[in-house]
Amino acid sequence: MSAPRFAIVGHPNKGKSSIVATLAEDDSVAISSEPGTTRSARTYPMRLDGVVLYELTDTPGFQRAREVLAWLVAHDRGAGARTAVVREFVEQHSREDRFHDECELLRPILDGAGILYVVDGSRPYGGEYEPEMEVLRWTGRPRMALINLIGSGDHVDEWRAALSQYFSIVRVFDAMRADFSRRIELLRAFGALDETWAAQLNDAATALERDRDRRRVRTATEIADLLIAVLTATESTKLPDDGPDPTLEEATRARLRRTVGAREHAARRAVQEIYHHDGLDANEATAAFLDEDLFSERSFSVFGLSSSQLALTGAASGAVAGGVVDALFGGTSLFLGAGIGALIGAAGTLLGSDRLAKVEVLGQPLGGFALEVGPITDPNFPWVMLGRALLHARLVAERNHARREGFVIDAGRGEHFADSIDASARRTLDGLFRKLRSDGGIEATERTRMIDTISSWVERPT
Ligand SMILES: Nc1nc2c(ncn2[C@@H]2O[C@H](COP(=O)(O)OP(=O)(O)OP(=O)(O)O)[C@@H](O)[C@H]2O)c(=O)[nH]1
Ligand SMILES: [Mg+2]
Repeated sequence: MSAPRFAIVGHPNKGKSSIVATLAEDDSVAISSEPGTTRSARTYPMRLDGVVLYELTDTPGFQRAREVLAWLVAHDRGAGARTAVVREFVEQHSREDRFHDECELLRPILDGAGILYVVDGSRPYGGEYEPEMEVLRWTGRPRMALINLIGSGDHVDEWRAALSQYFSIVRVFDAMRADFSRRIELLRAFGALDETWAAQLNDAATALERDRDRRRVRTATEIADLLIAVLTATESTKLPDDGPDPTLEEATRARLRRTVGAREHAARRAVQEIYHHDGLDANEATAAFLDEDLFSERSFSVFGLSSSQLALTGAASGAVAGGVVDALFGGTSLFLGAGIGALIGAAGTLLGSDRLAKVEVLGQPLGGFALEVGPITDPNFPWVMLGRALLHARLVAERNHARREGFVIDAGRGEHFADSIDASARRTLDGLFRKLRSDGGIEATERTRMIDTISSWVERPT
C-alpha cells in the first residue's frame, strides 16, 4: 500500500511551503516572503528508517479560482461526476499559462492526495477564498483546513466559522512554532478523516513518537561521549634536549583547546543530524552564546555552575580549584631548577586566561621528556560543556524546519544554565566527571548512567 500523501494548497504566500517543511522535516523547501515562490508541485517524503511514512506535496497558490469554478459549474453533470469534471478541467487547461498554477495544485489531488488547505488567521476572512474552497470541494477528496498565523492579528474565529462550511476538520497550526506533539496530533486527526489511511497514519504517528524517544537517547549519548572525550583529552609535545621552552607549552595548550573545540563541534553536527538539521551551520548564525569561546569567562558564567552551586555540589572539593600543576620527573632531574620554575610560572595562563588544565613533564620510554597538557581539571569545565551541549540540543530539537533565521535566545535563559539541574543528578554526574578526570575513563555501566541522566534533560526545559 502506498504511503498517504497530502497536497498543501491555498492562496499564495500563506505558509504552505512552511507547513511542508515542518511536516516533512526538510529545510530545503523554498520559503520566502515573496508571493509566488512555489511555481510547481513538488513532493517531499517523510522517511523513517528508510520507510516513507507519508508524503507532502507543496503546490503553487490559487491564482484564478473564480474562473476555474465558473468553468466547473458550466460543465456540471451532477454531484456524482464532479471529480471527473475537475479532471477534465486539468486535462483541457494543462498547457495554458493562465491556469498553470491551478493545474499544478489540482493534479496531485486528482492523483489521490488528501487536501490540507492553508489560510492565514492573522488576516481577516474574505469572500475571495470561497471559490478556492468550492473548487477543492468539487474534487471530493478528504480535506482539512489549517489556520496558520503569520502576523499578529487574530481572526481565527471568523475563519473557523467560514472554513467549517467546507472542511470537517479545522485546526490552528502555526507553521513556524508548531512543536512535535502538534504534528503528531495533525497526523492522527487526518487519519480520523480518511479511513483508508487511518491505520497507516496512526502507525506513522506511533513510529514518530518512538523515534522521538530514540533521538533523545542518541542525543544524550552524543553529549555523554563528548564529555568523556573532553574530560580525558590530553596533548603532549616532545621536549627538546637542551631545556624547557615556554612557547612549547603555550602551543601544546592551544592544541588541547583546538582538540576540545573540534570535538564539541563534531558533537553539535551529530546532534543536528539526529534532528534532520544538518544544514543549520551552513546557512544560519547560531546563537551568540553558543558561539562564545568555550574557555572564555563569559562562557563559564553563562553555562557553568555558579560558585554557590559549585560548592553545594561538592564539585570544587575534589579538585584544586583554579588548576593543578603536577611536575613529574622520570628518574633524572634534567629540568630541575630553572626548568620547573619556568613551567610552573607558565601554568598561570593555562588554557586561555584561566588555570584550567594539568601540566606534566613525563619521562619517555625511549628516553627524553615530553610535556603533557591535560586533562582539563577545572571543576566547572564539564558543567560548561554540558550546559552548552544541552542548550544547543534543545534549540535544535525544538526548531521547526520552517524557521530560517538564526537561533534566538534571551540572556536570562542562559545565565548559569547548569544551576537548574537538580541536586541528585548533579551529584551523580559530578562523581562521574571526577572519575573521568582522575582515572582517564569510566565503566560501560557508568557511561549508561550518564546517558540516562542526560537524556532526561534533552528536549525539556531545565
Ligand atoms: N511569523 C510567521 N511567519 C510565517 C509563518 N508561516 C509562514 N510565514 C512566512 O510567510 C512567508 C510565506 O511563507 P511560504 O511558506 O513561502 O508561503 P507559501 O504559501 O508557500 O507561498 P507561495 O509559495 O509564494 O504561494 C514567509 O516569509 C514565511 O516565513 C508563521 O507561522 N509565522
Ligand atoms: Mg510556497
